[in-house]
Amino acid sequence: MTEHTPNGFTRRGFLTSSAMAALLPVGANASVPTLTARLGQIRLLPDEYPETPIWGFDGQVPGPLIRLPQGQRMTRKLLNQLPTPTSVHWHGVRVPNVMDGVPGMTQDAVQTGGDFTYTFTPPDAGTFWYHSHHQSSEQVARGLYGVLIVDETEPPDVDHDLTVVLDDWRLTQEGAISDDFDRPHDWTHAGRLGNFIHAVTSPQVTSVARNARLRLRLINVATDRIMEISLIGLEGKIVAFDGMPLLKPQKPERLFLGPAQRVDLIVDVTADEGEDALIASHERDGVFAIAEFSVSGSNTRRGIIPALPDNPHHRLASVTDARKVPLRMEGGAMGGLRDATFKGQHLSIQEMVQLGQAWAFNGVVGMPDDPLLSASTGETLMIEMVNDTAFAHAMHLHGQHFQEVLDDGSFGPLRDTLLMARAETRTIAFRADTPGKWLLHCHMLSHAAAGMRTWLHVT
Ligand SMILES: [Cu+2]
Repeated sequence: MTEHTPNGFTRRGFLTSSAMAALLPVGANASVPTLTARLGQIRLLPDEYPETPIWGFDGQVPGPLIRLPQGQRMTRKLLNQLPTPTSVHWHGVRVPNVMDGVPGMTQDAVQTGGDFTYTFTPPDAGTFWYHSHHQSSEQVARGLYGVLIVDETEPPDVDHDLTVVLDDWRLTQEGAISDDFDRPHDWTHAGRLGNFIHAVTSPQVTSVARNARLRLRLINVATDRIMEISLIGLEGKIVAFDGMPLLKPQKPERLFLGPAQRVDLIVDVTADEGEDALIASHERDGVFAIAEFSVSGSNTRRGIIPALPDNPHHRLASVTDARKVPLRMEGGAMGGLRDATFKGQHLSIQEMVQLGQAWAFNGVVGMPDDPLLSASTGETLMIEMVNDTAFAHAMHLHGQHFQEVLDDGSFGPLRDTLLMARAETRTIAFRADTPGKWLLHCHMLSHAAAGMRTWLHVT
């Protein structure tokens, strides 16, 4: 009689496949590090509250830090132990298209019990992050993200290299993540905003010397909230946006981070001994410390803050030959959009809201069959983005960074996500460098889920 194991293999089949696995060359599969998407519990709130059930990579939030030297290959085998499919997008990293982690476009979603091996060599050093790109408005809100740092060959001379991951949680009184991921009021307005802004600083440093030099890598992983950050007792310069060095470090004025944006700063501790140096977040009801360092001891003052070594990413020299493509952003509450096309059908805004959709690019809601543009590798493109809505948006291009074309004709810093205020028109430009299908979408993930998505085809 043939016995059946619970998963449906016959015992004979099971033994055969085990025997075959044993015959594989040693090391063929054994040494691939894994990243397991699974359920977990973390302590977010004070001890009198329960722990918070989360979805996290390796059961943690943030997921495990992935850190490697520039030029080294990154390989992680994603194992999905969640009750739903998932994927990983390597935000801001110039990866081959098949490694971009976009289900339905660059890969199939990884099913429960399934796996997918991501492998690529990041060309650029800097502060990046990884996150689920499947039902991301829910999965990122549940905790499926982590930090990816690519170290410069010659990193700047600092006393502490600190990563500050900023998130915005919507928690219930029991400390659980509120599971209201589909409230029309959220996705037609500023997105799903939380009630608990929380920063995780790592490594954990509680005390610093006066004049100590800190590198701060701020990452906004919130699905929808724009963070405003200020520094108290810390003075220095912004040295990179979205992982890419500034040729000339700049003074931080008001520091806003849209969802997915990163800022690297190098700062010196200017607070006196016995005082605290703070990273603070500006919220509606006040200014709150999200990271605190007590100052004890004193170092010798260092000199000027140098620029980071530059990355090999292409920078624009001119856009005179660039092809111009318009992108009109419409919809949302108070947006005046009356009708648009969704999955090939012309619908009224009321019909779209019933389908969970509210935002359009060039009159099309959701992912269009045809790309916003098709380009040849090497072609320079300009996208004029008109925000004809009553809300801010954080526009993210996959696959490479872009530069903003400023009013005086100069180019802004390399970025992968541009925060646009309501009613603004901003133009970005880039040379299409890598073949593939690349998304362009709002990184307010509720807005993306409700229609703000399009794509570029580079051949
Ligand atoms: Cu948006």
